[in-house]
Amino acid sequence: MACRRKDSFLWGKAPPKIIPAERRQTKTIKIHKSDLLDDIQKLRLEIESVMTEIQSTELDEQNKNVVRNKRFLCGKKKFNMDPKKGIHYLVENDLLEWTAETVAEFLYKEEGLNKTAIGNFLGEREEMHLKILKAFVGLHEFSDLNLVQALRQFLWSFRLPGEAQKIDRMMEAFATRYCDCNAGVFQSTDTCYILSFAIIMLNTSLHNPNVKDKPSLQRFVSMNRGINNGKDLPIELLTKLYESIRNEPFKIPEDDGNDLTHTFFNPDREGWLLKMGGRVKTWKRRWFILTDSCLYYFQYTTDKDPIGIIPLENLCVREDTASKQYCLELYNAKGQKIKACKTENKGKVVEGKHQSYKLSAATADERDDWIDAIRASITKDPFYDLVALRKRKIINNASS
Ligand code: 4IP
Repeated sequence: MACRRKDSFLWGKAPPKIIPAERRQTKTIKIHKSDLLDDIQKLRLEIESVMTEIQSTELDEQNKNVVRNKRFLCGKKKFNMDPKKGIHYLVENDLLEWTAETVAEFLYKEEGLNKTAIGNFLGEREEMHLKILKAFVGLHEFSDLNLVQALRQFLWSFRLPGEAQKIDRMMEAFATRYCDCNAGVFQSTDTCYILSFAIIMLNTSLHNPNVKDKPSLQRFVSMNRGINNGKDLPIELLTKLYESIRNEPFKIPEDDGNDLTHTFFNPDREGWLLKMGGRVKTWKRRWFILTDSCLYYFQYTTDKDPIGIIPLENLCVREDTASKQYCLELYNAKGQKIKACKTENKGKVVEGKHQSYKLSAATADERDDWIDAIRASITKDPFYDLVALRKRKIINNASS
């Protein structure tokens, strides 16, 4: 149309007149266009602001996650240094729910947790810890596993703490779970408990190079006589367990030696005792320290060097009622003189001259505690007391 108008103008014709109605219309269109452009501009600005908001929310979310992950890592580090504090921190920061199941799952599945810390946390005595221990053991599936296989799995999931009572609680929980998963294998949880310790000790004896006297299958079998509520366990079962341990030792997490005696429980005791002289039978008050299967005695608690050292290897201990009140005696079963050493006045180290050592405690309880601790050290069985208790229980139950 415009082209035709132009053509007519070029050919000398007058351009068509724009009538007022058309002018008004054009004006209205122009206003409308400008309004539309305004609206578009407004929308653009609005979109921009919404986009910025979305981006900043995403960024916030990302930041929140970064902070959360950092806190979680921090909680794990705290846990490894002090398990109770670590868990408290995680719970306080809403990173862990304070229920037995959730905490147990965290201990069981979370990577990067120190297994010694897990063991210490699980072994605590408080109500909630007992529940967590139960839930933790419940996460292990022991169905159709023999006792050695189950122990391998269990002992890999944390490191047994050093304290006897903690070990007791954990092994009790283990035995209960094993019996739940394998009904009918043992007559009672106590049987499972005792056999578990026997297996752990067998592992130490067979695989620790310091233990020269390696128990045979026959000895293992006879050690476990009558533990099934007064009856013997099937020989095939004991043979299978013995061979499994002999062929492959337990794998202990973060184990720095290979010595389970040290890894699990190192019985230590110290205190005042009266000691009778070797040749001159006078009683002397001495400070005794029991560690690493040796008894050391000192004149004062602060002395750095002991007066004497008595290695407990090949010795026996018993109560002695003849010499003095609350007395115990260390003796050699073959009647030989005890191999020990002592420092003489001039500082010279000489061989001890005792046929037996007689030591007197202040009370009957102290004497019994010393006997137990020395016996545990002599037998190299850190679980002696725990297991002795269960065995007595089984014998009592069987006879009643
Ligand atoms: C001493 O008696 C002390 O009892 C010594 O104990 C003892 O050595 C001596 O035995 C005994 O003769 P007197 O002090 O009355 O002389 P300690 O060393 O603790 O002072 P033991 O061997 O028990 O350390 P002999 O056998 O070493 O003489």
